[in-house]
Amino acid sequence: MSYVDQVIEEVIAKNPAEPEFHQAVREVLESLRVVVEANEEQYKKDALLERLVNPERQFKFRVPWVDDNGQVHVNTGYRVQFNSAIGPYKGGLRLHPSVNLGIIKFLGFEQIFKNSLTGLPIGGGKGGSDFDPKGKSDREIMAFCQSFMTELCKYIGADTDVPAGDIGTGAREIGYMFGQYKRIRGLYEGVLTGKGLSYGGSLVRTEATGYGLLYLTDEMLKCNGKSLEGATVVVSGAGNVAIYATEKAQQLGAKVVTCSDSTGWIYDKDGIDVALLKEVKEVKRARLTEYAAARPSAEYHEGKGVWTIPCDVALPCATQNELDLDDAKTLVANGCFAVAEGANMPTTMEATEYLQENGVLFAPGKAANAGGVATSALEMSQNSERLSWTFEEVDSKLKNIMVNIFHNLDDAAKRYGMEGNYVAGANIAGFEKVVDAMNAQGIV
Ligand code: NDP
Ligand code: 2IT
Repeated sequence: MSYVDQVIEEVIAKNPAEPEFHQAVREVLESLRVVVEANEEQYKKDALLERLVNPERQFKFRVPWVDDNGQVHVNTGYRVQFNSAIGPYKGGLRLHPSVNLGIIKFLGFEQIFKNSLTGLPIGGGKGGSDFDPKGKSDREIMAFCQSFMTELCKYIGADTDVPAGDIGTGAREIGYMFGQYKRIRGLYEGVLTGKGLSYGGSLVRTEATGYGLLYLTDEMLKCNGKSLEGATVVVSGAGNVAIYATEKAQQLGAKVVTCSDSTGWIYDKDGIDVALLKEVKEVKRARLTEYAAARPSAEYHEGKGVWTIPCDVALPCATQNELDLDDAKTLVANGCFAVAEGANMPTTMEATEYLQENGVLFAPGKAANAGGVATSALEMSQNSERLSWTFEEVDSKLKNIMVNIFHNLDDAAKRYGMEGNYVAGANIAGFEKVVDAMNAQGIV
């Protein structure tokens, strides 16, 4: 049996009931096969892949908090410190009822390669909780965040592990967590990113994942003789990534006609009104029915359906495995020519293969959504030098980073005779730097 197959089998055997983690490992290792085969003996002797797929450390802890009626609730908190070969652990905190160890491990594993691709000195980590922020009062959110940080603060720090936002964790949650960290540890330091601008946050961090997604997509299209100008784009999600992806796509001349949340989706034939979407989602924290109620050109549908709308470009920006093989077939049948992942692992492996086999340009999340964590690393730099850069400075750095990422993965795919396979290119380019750093640091 090949070394890659052996490690995939071990991961499944040693981590049962973690299907998303198996999927992420399989997707990465399958496309690294050619690289691993070229170095099989040495990698095997060094147990390189085993060290890569086993987190350096993982924490699981109790998070008790009191609701507005005096009822105590207990959630589970996680932080997985996956790989610190190239820098302090870096990665977001997901607050969603579906969170479990396997989901945090899939996200942490992906984060290693994503962070490597940014070219910045950040290792891979991820955390979160099965806490559901929906329908909670501000006081309940604060109670949860304070209790979560009371435990998490023992394991993180500006030079060791720097969490940030993800699903369910935005500026409000980061603020409450930062306040509690500072209170307990007595340190005013860049321990979290995505902070508010009045206490150490960076301009552009809010927009960075969505903007970065479009900078990379724009470059990928240009290099393949296509353009966003006049393109019809479908977006899923209506959160941080989806909103700023929509905003930048429109600035680049595309028409975005959909968005979605966990209960339904919008088709807006005149193009999504971003100001209205921000009002509904960022200010009122309301459902998309409110968007439809305020916008005559918009239709609201229950359930899932954005991929049925004919488009040139599809941007999944909600959650894992939201675009399956049937959706991929519909996209191809409707003439879609590019898919770029704003979310982490939103496309199933079968769907990804189908899109690639049918000539659709496919940018994987670990490259396409790396603008968020890259700008987080720029926030860390600003915190370290105790300065703040202008919007234009950060935005132009972000754009350079995304354009460079695209060319790095394009080059890596070409080097291994897989031109146009950006999934393989991203995994190879991300892997090479991490392996180089791991080898230099010995068996640790
Ligand atoms: P938000 O919480 O801001 O928004 C998430 C959006 O996706 C919401 O519209 C939400 O709907 C929807 N959604 C979440 N879970 C599900 C689900 N199970 N089924 C259907 N819809 C769902 O999160 P972000 O925008 O920050 O994150 C979106 C994706 O992007 C995630 O995969 C995240 O890991 C990834 N990402 C985020 C980065 C960041 O900087 N924020 C950086 C890189 C990647 P509802 O409100 O109804 O739950
Ligand atoms: O998945 C991701 O890259 C994020 N949620 C952002 C992580 C970060 O540290 O900014």
